[in-house]
Amino acid sequence: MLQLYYSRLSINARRVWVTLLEKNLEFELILMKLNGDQFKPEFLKLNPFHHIPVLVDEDFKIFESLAILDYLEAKYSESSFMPTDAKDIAKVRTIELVTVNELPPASIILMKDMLDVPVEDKQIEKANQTMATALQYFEDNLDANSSYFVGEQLTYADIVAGTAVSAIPSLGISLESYPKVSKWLANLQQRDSWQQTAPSPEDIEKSKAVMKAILQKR
Ligand SMILES: N[C@@H](CCC(=O)N[C@@H](CS)C(=O)NCC(=O)O)C(=O)O
Repeated sequence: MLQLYYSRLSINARRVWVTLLEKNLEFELILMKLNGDQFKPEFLKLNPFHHIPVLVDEDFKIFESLAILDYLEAKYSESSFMPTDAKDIAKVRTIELVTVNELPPASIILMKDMLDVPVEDKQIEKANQTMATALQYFEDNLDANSSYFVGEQLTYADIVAGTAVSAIPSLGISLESYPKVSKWLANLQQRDSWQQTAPSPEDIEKSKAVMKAILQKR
């Protein structure tokens, strides 16, 4: 059976978890405590860079969440989340890459500030600007009359950006100025896969100390 190494608060793991659920696959969840489990020798054999998510399929191990999504898409193509039209593929890929390249560095700065890890005002300003640019980019790519980025078809753009944007309000950024993003997120949050994978307020509270320790080292 497929095994997913994850933690409740990991956005990188959540996009894989949502995909496994959306594809109706059987899998086992292996919970990692990120205050040390990721440095254990047995885990470093799965990912020498000590990050989750990792997906194990029998004797095949994959890390890097977007590579895992590619694997799941190619192997379990009956329910597909990648469109076939050239422009739609480019749109999905761009949104995925904007999410994984632009949002994490800005989120780290804002999270540091929230958890009282010292950070310069200039960095906070830049992080807020990056978030605003990304949210406006998502807003401009959504259609007020469609549920998702590519019409009514759920794609990896929704799964990848949606799991990341869900966490943005907890960084103190309101989505109010982005009505299409707010409506799109509300649509996603109605899906079972979203509800099953959403971290509870207790999960968020419990993870703060671990998160602070990780951020102090960055
Ligand atoms: N580019 C990687 C990023 C993975 C990543 O940063 N994972 C974090 C959790 S969200 C992690 O494992 N942090 C613990 C560590 O690096 O020691 C991916 O998309 O899978």
